[in-house]
Amino acid sequence: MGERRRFFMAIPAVLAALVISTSRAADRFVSALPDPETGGWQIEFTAGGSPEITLDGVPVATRAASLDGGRYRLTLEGPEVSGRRLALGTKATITLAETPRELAPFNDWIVYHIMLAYFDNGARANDRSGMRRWVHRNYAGGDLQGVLRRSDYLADLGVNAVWLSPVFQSETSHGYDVLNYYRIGDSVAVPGDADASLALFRQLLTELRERGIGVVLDLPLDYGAGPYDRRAGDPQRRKPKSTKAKQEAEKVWESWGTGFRYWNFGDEDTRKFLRDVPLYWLEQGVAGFRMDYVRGVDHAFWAEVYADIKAQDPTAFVFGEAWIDADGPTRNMTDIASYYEEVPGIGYQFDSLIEYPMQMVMTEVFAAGASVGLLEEWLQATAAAYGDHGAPIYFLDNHDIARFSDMASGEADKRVLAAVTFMASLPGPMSVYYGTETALSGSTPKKGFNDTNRVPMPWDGLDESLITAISEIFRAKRAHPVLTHGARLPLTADDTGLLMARLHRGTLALVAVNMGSGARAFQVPAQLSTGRTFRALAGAAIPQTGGGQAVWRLPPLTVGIVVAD
Ligand SMILES: [Ca+2]
Repeated sequence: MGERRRFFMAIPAVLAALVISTSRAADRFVSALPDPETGGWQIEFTAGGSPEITLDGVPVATRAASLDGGRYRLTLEGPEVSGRRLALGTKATITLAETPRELAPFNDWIVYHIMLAYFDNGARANDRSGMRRWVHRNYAGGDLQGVLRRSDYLADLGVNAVWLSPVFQSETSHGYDVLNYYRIGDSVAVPGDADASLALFRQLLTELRERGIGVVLDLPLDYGAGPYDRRAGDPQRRKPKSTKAKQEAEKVWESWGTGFRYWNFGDEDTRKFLRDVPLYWLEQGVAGFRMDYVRGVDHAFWAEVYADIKAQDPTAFVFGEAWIDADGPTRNMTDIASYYEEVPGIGYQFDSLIEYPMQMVMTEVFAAGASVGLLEEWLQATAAAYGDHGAPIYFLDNHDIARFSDMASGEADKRVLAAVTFMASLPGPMSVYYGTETALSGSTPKKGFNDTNRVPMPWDGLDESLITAISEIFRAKRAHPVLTHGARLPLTADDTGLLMARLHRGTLALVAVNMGSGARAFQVPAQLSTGRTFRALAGAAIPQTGGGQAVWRLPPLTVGIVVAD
């Protein structure tokens, strides 16, 4: 769920676009190239003043020569070349060396996000079972049986995890009003039979695990349903306490008439009651958790939950949703950064946070045609804001915002493929909302909270060629550490195009974006192309060498990825 302010929907799209363009930072890296002669780096950057340049937090001796137009050239050599994170003050950061796997163990995860009610109706008998409150007008009867019979589809797609919308007993079609954290809901399993429902859930875990796919549970811990089952839903008899709605978002949810119960985080027994929940589901075999609406709950609580989960299963993936839906990328970035911080005496709060700032920017660029250069600026800005522990889970759309295809200004198929390819080239895990792989549309194209995206999966009308192309991208991301853990070097970024390099233990990947209206030729620096033979991971074209210079031609509205060992 998100912080829903309905008045935001009246703000025209142009104003929201303005929010992005006016926040562009003057301080950013233009390019970073290895220097074969010295074994060091040749860096170019722009700066409004004279920012402190640091490598892994240590100021570097600057030999920055001023070029024209606020541009500077910096040479790094000697001991400085072994650093990883190069920063311009607090505004921009790039990574010059690969990210150790222990710092980012989930970077190769591709999480398929299923909103159960709309994915696939595998059993008619449970339709609307237990739904006494709000039911979405597109409700399609989807359930765990439906996911189970699509196991092979998910395996063929190439994802390694599915994120299921809340599976617990509830009274709505969205499932976020949890009646009992320990019971699978009637409408998604076997009505009236808790044991059979749990058995079905465990069968799904097994069938997916056999296909290399883990299950991530969507877990709302900050609130339950008003009529929460305090007897069966409190097995340790901790007697959780609740409060009235305090946060602005919670007050908005109240207006929907669903009836939520906001847990009292000032009460130790209540905290323990909530901390027990993910541990129970880990025992059942889930692979991780997507924590719903983490804002407004104290950071120490999330750090406690995280420590519990990691103590029980260090391989579990824990990511959170921190979203201010009425705001643009800047405020969201600042807010999200607070959830990447370590809580003194306890530890980290999450492995990853759902990356709304880049989602907003990628939608502006790939769907709506904003300057491609924004991608580079925001990658540098978010890397600076999130610090070394930052590992954003990138995504294009979800159950609370308009579908990417509906935001696209024509040629949605091409724009979806371009955006997914770019997202897959970034060093971080990614999440793909069900249907995005077939350019599913049907939502109202507007910014902020929007539940019209919840449309049935069109099983009889899939875009097979797009799905095949996207599954190839998924497989490429998971197969190549250079994409998930490599350094990220900016090379070119302007209004219509972008070129960047990824580097990992001698393997080089190049990523090019052409969102212009015609074909575009990117010049690949000789330092990167000389002596290398490229093969395409995405897009058919590879850089062609002639006269010492490599040129890479890309058709319009495409993103290419090539790799060379
Ligand atoms: Ca059903």
